[in-house]
Amino acid sequence: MEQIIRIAVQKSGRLSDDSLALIKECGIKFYNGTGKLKSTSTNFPIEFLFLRDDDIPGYVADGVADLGIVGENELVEKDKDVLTLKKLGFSKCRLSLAIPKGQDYPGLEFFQGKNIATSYPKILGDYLTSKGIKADIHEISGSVEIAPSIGLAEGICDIVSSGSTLMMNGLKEVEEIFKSEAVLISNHDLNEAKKSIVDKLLFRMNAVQKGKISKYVLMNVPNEAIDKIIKLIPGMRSPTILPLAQEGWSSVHSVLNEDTFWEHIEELRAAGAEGILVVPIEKMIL
Ligand code: PRT
Ligand code: ZN
Repeated sequence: MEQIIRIAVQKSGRLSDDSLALIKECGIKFYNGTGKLKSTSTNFPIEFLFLRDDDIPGYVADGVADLGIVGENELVEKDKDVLTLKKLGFSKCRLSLAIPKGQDYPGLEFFQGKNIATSYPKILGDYLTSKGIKADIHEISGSVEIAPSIGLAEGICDIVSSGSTLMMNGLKEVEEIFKSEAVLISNHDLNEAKKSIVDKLLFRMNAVQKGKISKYVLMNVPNEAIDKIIKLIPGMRSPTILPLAQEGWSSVHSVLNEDTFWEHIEELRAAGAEGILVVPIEKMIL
C-alpha cells in the first residue's frame, strides 16, 4: 500500500479554521463535512483526524497520528514527547495571572499561600516553582474567570487574547507567564517514506508563510534614481527593471518584507519613486 500520513487537527474551535485554511493554501484538497471525524485528501497522501485539541498531543505521541496542529499552551501542558516542527503564526495568545481589579498588586509575592484557579496546572506550577512561590493550584476545566467572584480562588491563570473576558469579570492581568501560538507537531519515529511526505508538506507550508510576510512591489522611477532605489530594495536576487514608454523613466519590481514595509516605502518615495503598487504574494519559493 502506498504510504500516507495522518494529521490531527482541531474539530471545531479557535484553531480549526486557520489550520484548515493553511492546508488548503498548500494546495491540498479534502472534504470536511460537518460531523466528520476522518477525511482523506484527493490529491496528497494525507488523512485528517478531527479531534478535540486536548487530545492532539497524546495522539501524536502515541503514533495514532503522525502530525498534529495544536496550541503551544496545550502542548506544554500535556507534556507529551513529540517534535515541534514549525510555529504557524496563528491562534496567538498568552497565559496570564489575573486578580480582582480592586486588589493592590505588590508583585508575584501576592500569590504566596493563595489559591489560584486554572486549566493549566502544569505550566502554572512550573512557573511558580521557578519563582519560589508556593500557592494552591485548583484545576478547573472551564469558566476559570468566575473563580474569584464565587470565592473559589484569590486569583486565576488563564488564556488571554484581547483581555475583554478578564475585564468583563472584574479582573486585571498582572503577570504574563507563557506566550503561545499554533504549532505543527510530529511523532518521533516516522519512517523514511512518511518523513519524505512531511518534508513535502513543510516545503509547501514554508512557501505559503513566506508569501504571507512578503509583498510584491512595483514603482515608477526616474532613471537617474535607479541606483539609489536598488540599494533600498535588493529583492530576492535583484530587482527587475523595465523601461516605461515615457522616456527617462523605468518600472522597478521587487519583493519587500512586511515587517519593514512602511519604512521602505517612505525611503523609496523620498528617493523619487512614484506610483507605487503593492501586490500580495500567494506563495514564495526560494
Ligand atoms: O473543544 P476543544 O477542546 O477542541 O477546544 P477548546 O475549547 O479547548 O479550545 P479553543 O478552541 O477555545 O482554543 C484552542 C486554542 O486556541 C487554545 O488552546 C489556544 O492555544 C488558542 N487561543 C487563542 C485561545 C484564545 N486565543 C482565547 N482567547 N484559547 C482560548 N481563548 C479563550 C480564553 O480561555 C478566555 O476564556 O478566550 C477567552 C479570553 O479571550 P479574550 O479575547 O477575551 O482575552
Ligand atoms: Zn480543549
